[in-house]
Amino acid sequence: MKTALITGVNGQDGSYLAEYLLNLGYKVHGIMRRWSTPILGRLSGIQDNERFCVHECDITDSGGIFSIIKETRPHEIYNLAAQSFVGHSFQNPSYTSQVDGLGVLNVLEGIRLNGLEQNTKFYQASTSELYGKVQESPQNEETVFRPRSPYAIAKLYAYWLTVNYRESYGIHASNGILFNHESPRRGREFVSQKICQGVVKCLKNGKPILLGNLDSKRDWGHARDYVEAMHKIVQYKKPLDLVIATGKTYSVRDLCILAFKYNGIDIEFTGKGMQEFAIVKNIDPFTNTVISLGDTVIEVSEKFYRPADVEQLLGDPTKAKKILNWEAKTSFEALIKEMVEACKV
Ligand code: NAP
Ligand code: G4F
Repeated sequence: MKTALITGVNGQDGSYLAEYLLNLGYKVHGIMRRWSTPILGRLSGIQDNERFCVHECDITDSGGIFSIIKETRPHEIYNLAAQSFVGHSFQNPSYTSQVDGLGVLNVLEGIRLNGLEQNTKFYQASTSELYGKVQESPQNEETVFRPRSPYAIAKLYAYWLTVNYRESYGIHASNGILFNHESPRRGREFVSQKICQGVVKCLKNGKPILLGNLDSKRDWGHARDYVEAMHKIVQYKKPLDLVIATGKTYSVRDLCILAFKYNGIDIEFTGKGMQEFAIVKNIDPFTNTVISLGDTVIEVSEKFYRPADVEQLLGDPTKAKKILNWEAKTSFEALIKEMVEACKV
């Protein structure tokens, strides 16, 4: 039986990956940091599975990480733990650097110091945020990195650390350069979930959703598809750094229009910059809502702008298709529909 260790197992990706590996017959060890109250939310479907085991440890605790790797001797480690919210990294840059940068070092050192260089394959959750102020479009494995947040800079350190441990110690250590991926399990502060949950609330209370940069464009996929890519990367005959994306890009504005549409409301944007807003143009007669035609349902607020933003991301998944036969299965429309439906429950 293959054994996998997942850091950040209770996160969006960690929970999907744990389910995926359990279905493949793996024994799965997951690392979570301690909470004062038990919160297994995203893991509720697998918490009683006898092949699933949770270990409590913070990724910044090198001794704790070393001991868990020693005890579990996993065939594969998926390092997904991170302070993953870019906006928060501007307010807590030092903390973000510790977790997203040095945390990765702890895991790689845990493999090396336990003498598992030839036994344990390593996956690092790298990110399209590395491209930041993009130098070309679409972005592929050769595109130059130009990070634009403390989060992305910590992830840049982690990216090169992964390459370095591969080159220095012969570890099968790979970077998945994953573009944005969402799901009903997405954290509520990320823009996709904020909009999907915000629309449902707005229909009930009539209050507009406050957002930041509506022009921002992302290559949005579904987390369920992307954890399959993580597994394929680790199974590949040699370690590598690979872009995982859909190859399509949409703006935050596009996302708003779709999320309202799947709730039976057509909206229209008007105005520019901080004065831009969206009003209701049409309401499906079967929609249960307090809002009326002409109501304002989206406003722009400075509070949600970042000191520096990544304006547009568009990934080129050609290599992933060619060497792993991986491609995104879920369209942007299907993703937002699924998220909207989950918010209605
Ligand atoms: P997520 O939902 O925020 O999950 C992050 C996980 O890391 C959570 O389980 C979190 O636990 C854990 N964590 C945070 N700080 C920790 C610490 N100090 N010690 C131990 N665990 C800690 O993020 P995600 O969307 O699943 O993303 C997974 C990984 O992929 C992250 O590394 C992220 O940066 C990266 N990534 C994500 C995307 C994307 O679009 N989703 C794209 C590219 C790369 P708590 O619940 O205790 O906070
Ligand atoms: O949903 P977001 O917060 O995701 P962001 O910054 O792209 O980061 C996510 O994807 C990365 C991969 O590229 C991951 F590495 C990272 O861990 C995370 O999962 O914001 C998307 C865009 C940004 O440009 C932001 O400025 O939406 C813009 N935006 C506009 N209004 C907003 C808002 N973002 C948030 N969170 N909240 C708003 O009100």
